[in-house]
Amino acid sequence: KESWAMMFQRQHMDPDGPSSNSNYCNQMMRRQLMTERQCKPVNTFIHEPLVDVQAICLQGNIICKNGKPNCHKSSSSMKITDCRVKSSSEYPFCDYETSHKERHIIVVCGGNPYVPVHFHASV
Ligand code: DGP
Ligand code: DGP
Repeated sequence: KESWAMMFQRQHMDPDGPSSNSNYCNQMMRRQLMTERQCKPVNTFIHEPLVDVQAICLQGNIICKNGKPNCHKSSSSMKITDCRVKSSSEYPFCDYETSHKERHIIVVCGGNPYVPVHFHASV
């Protein structure tokens, strides 16, 4: 079974990306299995080494939007790609807008080892 940590890597890690094309989200959302049962509406990919993303769990501890204490904000800004489904998109033909950004990211960490399990936001 896929662990939360594995699921985070599948949904959010693309350290060698992005391939510079406007179809990035359409290709990646499909390849990483986020268009199987519905078009996942919003998803962020992170273009930084896995170790640097795992290290966020040791950085700035903050309260999550749901009141839980295990959110962490990256101390540096990171290269990310924001994927959002277009309003004209119709499942199973998931059509996304691709925007490349540099932002601080907030992840939820959990487990032992304490690693990212959920993408919370970028700021
Ligand atoms: P807005 O930008 O206002 O449409 O809000 C989008 C929300 O989605 C914001 O709370 C951040 C969140 N978000 C961004 N990327 C991801 C992601 O990969 N997973 C989840 N669960 N939420 C995300
Ligand atoms: P994402 O939020 O995009 O990283 O991906 C998602 C899934 O993981 C989503 O179904 C929520 C779930 N998930 C795993 N761990 C947590 C957690 O600690 N809090 C929340 N809200 N969702 C989690």
